Amino acid sequence: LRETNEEEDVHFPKNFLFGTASSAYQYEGAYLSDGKTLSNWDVFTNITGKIADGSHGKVAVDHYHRYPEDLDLMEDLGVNSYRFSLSWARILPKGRFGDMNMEGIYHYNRVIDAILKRGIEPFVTLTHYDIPQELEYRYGSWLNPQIREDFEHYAEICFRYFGNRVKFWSTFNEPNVQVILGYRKGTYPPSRCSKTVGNCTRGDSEIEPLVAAHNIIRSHLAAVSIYRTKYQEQQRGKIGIVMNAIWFEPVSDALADRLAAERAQAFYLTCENCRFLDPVVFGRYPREMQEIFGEDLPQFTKDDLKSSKNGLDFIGINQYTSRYAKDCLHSACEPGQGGSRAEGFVNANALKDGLALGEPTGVDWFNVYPQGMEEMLMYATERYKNIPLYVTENGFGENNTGVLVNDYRRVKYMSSYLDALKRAMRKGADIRGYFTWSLLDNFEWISGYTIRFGLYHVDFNTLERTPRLSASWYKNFIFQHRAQSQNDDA
Ligand code: GBH
Repeated sequence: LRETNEEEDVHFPKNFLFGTASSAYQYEGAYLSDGKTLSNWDVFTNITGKIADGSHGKVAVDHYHRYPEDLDLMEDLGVNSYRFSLSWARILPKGRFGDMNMEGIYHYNRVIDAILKRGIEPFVTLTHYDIPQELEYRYGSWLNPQIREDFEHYAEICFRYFGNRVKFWSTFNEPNVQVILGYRKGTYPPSRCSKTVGNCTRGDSEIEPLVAAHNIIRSHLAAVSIYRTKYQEQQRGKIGIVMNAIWFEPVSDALADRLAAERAQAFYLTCENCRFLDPVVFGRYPREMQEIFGEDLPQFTKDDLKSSKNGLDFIGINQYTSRYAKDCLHSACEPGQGGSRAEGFVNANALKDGLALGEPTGVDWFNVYPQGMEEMLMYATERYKNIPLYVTENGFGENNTGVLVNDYRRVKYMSSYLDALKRAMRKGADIRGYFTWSLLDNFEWISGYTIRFGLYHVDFNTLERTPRLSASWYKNFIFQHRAQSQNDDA
């Protein structure tokens, strides 16, 4: 790592990816078009009470039909990459228990060609939370080791059909969030948790997250291994995984709280991060996890370990927010708070107890704390030995009552986080791209349409897109940095 020189301005390299990010369920709509069947999110949003405004992604922002128009907006912004995800249920409506749906393949062929035609590089996620519901019905999806065969089959089809044009693959989006919310808190499908944690009683919130995570890791490794052995040499792409990455600061200077923050970083988020990243990068779970979970921690097979050597070409970091961590091993804490049985910290939520780290936004799960971006990128750089990093998501959400076009708070947010990203680059982090969430307002999972992240406002009745201030700001930012890197070349 380099010595920091505060004065020196780092320029983004010429091939740095600037983009916007999206996901299939949040954008596409067309939920039963052209041979697609139900995904787990189609089924989940149908259950009363799951989504804040009772909405769903049946139409979403109709990106399935309006992608040419949306790609024109991206071209106008001057982005050189677009991060999006494929809908597994469009390509394999019944998983490996049925045929491939050629209509789905043709659709994404058209999308990818349209992206490339505009000089934009596709950055493709295989699964962004949504899976064919068939796999849930049949065998309980991520809790069953069988899912690895399904994922492998699906991934190979994607490499085979799209890999001649797609050079960036990520296997999963935020499996840490998927596992915590799906199997610990129970607020995402398949709604499993124990009653000590949430208000559902269907699972074992201590063990099931470990099992689901293990099956995700093995699925990731299987996909990477296929890509490496059969496709990568010819197609020359890169494959990685995307993690949600909250940064933790101790709530006080007390040693106990400082240790709690370290544990939180290593366990809760990063745990979920290391839980995923350590095995993929180093071929084993973090030692602390082995000590704590003992026999309950699933084991890798010899084959897994073989394919896990360097099981990543890059790490994708979704960085929005930071939180305080407070000791819970030596102080009294409310039951159900904090990580899991041995973690011993409370992840003090910003608005509760007046413990805001950074500036509150009105959206309860995040605050503005740009320094967390720098810290997180340095943490990943150090822990994972300078592996290439992409900031695969960062963006500013406002409640529905938020502004139509004059989103100066989003501009301020993006500009301060991009400054923090540059500080990490200056310190030597190998950061190769930045994707803002998101081009458009869209279906914000359990918040439905009540939180808006778009550089473009979407009228959810007419589906009309209207640029906000942040769209012209981002366009200008990209333009200036392009000009700078061209000067560097001259
Ligand atoms: C990302 O998740 C997702 O990848 C993306 O699809 C999403 O649209 C975007 O962020 C904006 O939210 O149970 O209190 O944590 C970011 C992490 C985790 C934030 C789940 C919202 C739900 C409320 N997300 N969280 S809470």
